[in-house]
Amino acid sequence: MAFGTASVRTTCPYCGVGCGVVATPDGQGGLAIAGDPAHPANFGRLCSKGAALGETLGLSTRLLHPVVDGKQVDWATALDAVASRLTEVITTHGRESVAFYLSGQLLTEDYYVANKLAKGFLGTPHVDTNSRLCMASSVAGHRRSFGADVVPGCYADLDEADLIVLVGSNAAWCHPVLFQRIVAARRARGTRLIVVDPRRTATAEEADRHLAIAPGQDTVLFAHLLTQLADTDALDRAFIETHTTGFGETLARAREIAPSLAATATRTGLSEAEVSEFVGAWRDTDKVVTVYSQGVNQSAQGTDKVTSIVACHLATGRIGKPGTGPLSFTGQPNAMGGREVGGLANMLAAHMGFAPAEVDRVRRFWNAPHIVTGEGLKAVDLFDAVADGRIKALWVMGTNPAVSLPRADAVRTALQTLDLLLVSENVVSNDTLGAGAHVRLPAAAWSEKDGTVTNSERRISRQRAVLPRPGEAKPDWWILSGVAARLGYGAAFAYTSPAAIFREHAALSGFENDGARAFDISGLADLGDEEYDALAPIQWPVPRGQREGTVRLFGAGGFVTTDGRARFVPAAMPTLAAAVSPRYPLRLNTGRIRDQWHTMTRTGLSPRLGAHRPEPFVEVHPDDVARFGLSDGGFAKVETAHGEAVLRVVATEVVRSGEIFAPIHWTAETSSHGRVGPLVAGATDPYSGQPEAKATPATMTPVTMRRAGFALSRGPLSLPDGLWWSRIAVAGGFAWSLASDAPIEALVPAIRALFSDCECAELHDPARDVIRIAAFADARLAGAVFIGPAGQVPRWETLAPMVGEAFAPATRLALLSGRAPDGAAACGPLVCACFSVGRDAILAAVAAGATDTAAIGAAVMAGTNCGSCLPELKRLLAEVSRAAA
Ligand SMILES: Nc1nc2c(c(=O)[nH]1)N[C@H]1C(S)=C(S)[C@@H](COP(=O)(O)OP(=O)(O)OC[C@H]3O[C@@H](n4cnc5c(=O)[nH]c(N)nc54)[C@H](O)[C@@H]3O)O[C@H]1N2
Ligand SMILES: Nc1nc2c(c(=O)[nH]1)N[C@H]1C(S)=C(S)[C@@H](COP(=O)(O)OP(=O)(O)OC[C@H]3O[C@@H](n4cnc5c(=O)[nH]c(N)nc54)[C@H](O)[C@@H]3O)O[C@H]1N2
Ligand code: SF4
Ligand SMILES: [Mo]
Repeated sequence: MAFGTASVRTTCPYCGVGCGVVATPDGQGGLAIAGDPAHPANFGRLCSKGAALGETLGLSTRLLHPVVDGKQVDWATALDAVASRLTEVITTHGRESVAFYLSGQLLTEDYYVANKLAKGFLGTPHVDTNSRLCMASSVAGHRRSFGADVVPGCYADLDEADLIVLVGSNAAWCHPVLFQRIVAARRARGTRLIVVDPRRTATAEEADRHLAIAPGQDTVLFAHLLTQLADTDALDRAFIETHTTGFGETLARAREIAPSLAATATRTGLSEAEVSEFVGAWRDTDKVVTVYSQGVNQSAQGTDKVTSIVACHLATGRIGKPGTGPLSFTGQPNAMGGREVGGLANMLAAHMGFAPAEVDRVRRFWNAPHIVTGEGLKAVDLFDAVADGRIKALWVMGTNPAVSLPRADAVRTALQTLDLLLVSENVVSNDTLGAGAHVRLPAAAWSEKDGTVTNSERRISRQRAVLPRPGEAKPDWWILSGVAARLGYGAAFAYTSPAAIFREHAALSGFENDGARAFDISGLADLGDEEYDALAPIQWPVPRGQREGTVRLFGAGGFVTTDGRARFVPAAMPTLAAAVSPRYPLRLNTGRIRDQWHTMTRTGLSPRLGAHRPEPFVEVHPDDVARFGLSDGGFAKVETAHGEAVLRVVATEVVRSGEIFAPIHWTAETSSHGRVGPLVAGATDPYSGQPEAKATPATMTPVTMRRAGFALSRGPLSLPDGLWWSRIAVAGGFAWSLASDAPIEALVPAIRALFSDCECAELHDPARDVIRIAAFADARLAGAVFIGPAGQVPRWETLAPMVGEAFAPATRLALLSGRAPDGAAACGPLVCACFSVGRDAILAAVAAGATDTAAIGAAVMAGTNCGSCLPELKRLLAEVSRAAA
């Protein structure tokens, strides 16, 4: 394939909104990025992460060659090694000792091939994916309610609704383009917005009402809503009678879960007035969309939460009609595609499970010698099986489980015990590779890979290659097919292109499908290569003979159960998996920040994205700051029964007292003590197996750090033990935030050694506990380390832009003052990532008379592109006016 400089239309590799991107090569390995005005997910908009894609393409962190046992090898050697070692493990320990752990960031074609190889040819059912941590409860809820994993509605419903309820979704930060669509609808037609979230997120701040629900109690709120719909004659009795079963039992159970308004208020932690107002708004609005995300899915009662929400839509017939319906926001770009191919351990393929007829059908279609006949282990159980030795060989593809699984330290340790750890990766090092991967397989990354993804509204879009693959990186499907061929299955894996795989996948979806399976894209099974290349975004189902997609389902019934009726499912009384105790009196909630993606392997390379929240932190209510003896801006050791982290304390009323929140993004690569995965208990939902990640009992103790500082460097640094550190990207390199309690003298030799091959200017004052080093290579500033008493160290933002600049010897010492040579001040913490506008510049604009976000935008551009920072601009305006008052 030839690569030119022409623009290519592709899809963003981050969240499940699935925005269309126009990528234009700059001829030097880079890309100019713009939103695709024609893509129906975003109509040209991008959020801060999508807009910064061009900053994440650097090759310095890429895995470029296959590596076996620490040695770089060619592909033939690597694939031979994988095949022979897998064979050895199977011969010694049986087929079920092999497992695959896949990812919603793989393309559908990659996922299809991995699933086929494992479940049809290697004969192991143990294939699960990080979607287990992400979407499994929505999948289970959809399957229980509708008979299949179908999202009934679409994004256009957000434009047409009169009321939107976001449950456990911080869409302003996690699905920003859809959130901006909601904001636009509010402006255009006054759509009401209610946000149900224990935290007052940026999303909640934009809402008409924020219901700060007690963790895990969503089922109670929606059970109460169901009883009120019934008691005030707001049901659609015809829909219930014609298209559903189980309403009576479900309503009876709802009355037990929410016996009265008072009981509902007590259990949810809301006031009776809040509950009544919510019920009234929901009941009296025909066009209502209820959106849910990880506050719903990632809980030990996640499936019940989903079915309780769905029940209210079924009971009112508010489903599959414009402006109505339950709408699960998917996390990853291809979480939905992975579910379609059967990437979850409890699915076989193409929405088929393990009924004997389904197993036989898939066996015949694949001509599979070792088809599996039952479910495999789900993620949390799968890693337990690694720990106790049942799984001997694991192939990890496109995910970083040593960070993202609950009890992540135990997972990391378990990985080290494997006979065979295969990792297909884009990056040369991450926490999972660091757990001792025997074979490292360099995979093509976004901008190089080619295939399809499915977004939250069932829309299949093409990701297209726009840059050549660097080094020896190969598509995941190619790697898998190469291994399959060496195992003797060449005929079944003779793929030469993603188009060929897609056609097979589409054909399987229609194979002996008499309408019993909603997932049917057999209308696309005969696409020619060029048609596949040109495929416009399309919503499944696309049955044979059809070339148009399907916008909505179930508006007139037609559910995917044997009798075509949806099921009301009685929920269990919600109780949190683990109780708080005197030892662990707090609830640890975990989630995302605006500008980082998961374990930061890509967003961590963008200076713009790093600046918004540069350090791992914990949000603590001011009452708890006092109760636990902490200080705002200081450090806390956060501890659970499973692990600990040391995080910067942010005192804020965003969280309720008794609850704390920490972001998931920091790893051993980007921090010394910032991994929060190890703290999470991960009790699983009984239906979906999805682990709870939002409510682990925890405690905190203050950590005194009398020394603070920073390091800057063009390349990686290995900082000495005894320092707390966290790392972000800055233009031309990295910046580390540093803290320590011990006097720095003991660290001075190790700090000097960081730049042993440079010429250094140094200021060292043991009496004041100060060391400042500026290191030069070829007369350019290569890096710096400043450490001193906390509160007395200059800000790294001043020095960072000078890394890579030339300095004559006479000017070098002046750098150690930490001031820019021209006296320019740093612009403060970044707020607007699109235009790199800092807090200080915004406050200056406000001081100069800007009184709303539009005026700020006019003055300094902040907030005028993607809109992700608008909630923060509003908060700054409110802070200033509070301070003035
Ligand atoms: N910036 C950014 N965006 C992303 C990602 C990212 O890494 N960074 N990742 C993507 C992925 S894979 C996913 S899955 C999505 C996740 O998107 P979201 O689900 O929106 O994000 P989270 O921050 O995980 O959690 C959402 C909210 O659930 C709330 N919550 C916790 N417990 C409860 C509860 O019991 N009830 C209710 N109602 N709410 C609760 C939390 O306080 C939190 O604000 O984001 C996607 N988008
Ligand atoms: N405590 C807590 N834990 C959580 C969550 C939470 O809210 N709280 N959220 C959970 C959720 S919803 C999710 S989705 C997970 C995400 O967690 P992970 O999936 O572990 O995180 P990522 O950083 O996205 O990891 C993706 C890896 O795949 C690599 N990669 C990207 N594209 C490709 C490709 O095409 N091929 C290959 N071979 N590799 C590729 C990247 O370099 C990166 O190392 O975290 C889960 N864990
Ligand atoms: S909302 Fe942002 S991260 Fe999500 S797909 Fe669109 S541009 Fe990418
Ligand atoms: Mo996710």
